[in-house]
Amino acid sequence: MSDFTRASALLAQAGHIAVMTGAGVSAESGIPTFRGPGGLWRGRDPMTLAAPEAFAADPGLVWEFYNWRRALVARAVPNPAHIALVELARRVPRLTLITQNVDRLHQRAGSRDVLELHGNLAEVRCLGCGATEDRSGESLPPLPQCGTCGTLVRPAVVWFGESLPGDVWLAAESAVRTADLVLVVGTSAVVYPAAGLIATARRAGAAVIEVNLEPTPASGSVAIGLYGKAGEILPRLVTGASS
Ligand code: BJW
Ligand code: ZN
Repeated sequence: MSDFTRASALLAQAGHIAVMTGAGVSAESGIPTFRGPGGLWRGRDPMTLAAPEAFAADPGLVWEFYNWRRALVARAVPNPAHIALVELARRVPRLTLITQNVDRLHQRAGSRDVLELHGNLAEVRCLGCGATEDRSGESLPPLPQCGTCGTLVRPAVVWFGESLPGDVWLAAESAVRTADLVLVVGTSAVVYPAAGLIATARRAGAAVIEVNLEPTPASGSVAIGLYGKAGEILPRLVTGASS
């Protein structure tokens, strides 16, 4: 039996599937990944900008990077990988979608109750009063201010060295502990604590399937690795799971 057929069978039998996605799931929508080819912004490693120290040193530069990404995401549309996960949720008794992505393309495809581990680009958070505001659908000025108190705001994302939103993290951990199958899609599996969910799932007895262009540090510990584009593999996998 091929890996693909085994993966389809596991999907068809599962009562609770947890899916964890990374930047690779949005790559076919034209959103650059963080690592690997096309990851640089104006010759800079985006990881040097996704840090509180970078924002403290030069908020204008960091906002320029995030405003560029907000515009890119606003123009992008969900791809067949996002859509296949909506369809999968319809076909299985229970599905929890956990994403490291901040682009909200899963929600725009129709996924509900998405657990956003690293926040999102739609909202901003005030550095003064702490208020969070949804500023999607508008083009922000170079140094955007809080609608309530006028202080500088920051993107409502999780940067290196910052804690993940506690309630979201607890829900994600609980999902991978109780799922019988965990599908890991388009993540390099190097950023913690998100990457640690794969080991947590394994320890709890879930079968883990990885979908990626190439093997990752997690590949040695997964039950099945399917290597290719998520936008091609996921639709076939979801259709195969019910045939
Ligand atoms: C395709 C494809 C296609 C392409 N089809 N596939 C334990 C060990 C070591 C370090 C740490 C640790 N615990 C914590 C740390 C520190 C740090 C960390 O992990 N560092 C490592 C990098 C070394 N973690 C943190 O700081 C986290 N906070 C934390 O732990 O708080 C507690 C703490 C505080 C202080 C000290 C210690 C602990 C926070 C992490 C926040 C990550 N934030 C970012 C930016 C978000 C905002 C923004 O978007 O700007 O999140 S970084 C960036 O990486 C982003 C992503 O969500 C995240 C993961 O990237 P992802 O999604 O995996 O993308 P890529 O580009 O890496 O990979 C894409 C993959 O897709 C590739 O594999 C391709 O092959 C594949 N692909 N096209 C299928 N078509
Ligand atoms: Zn404020």
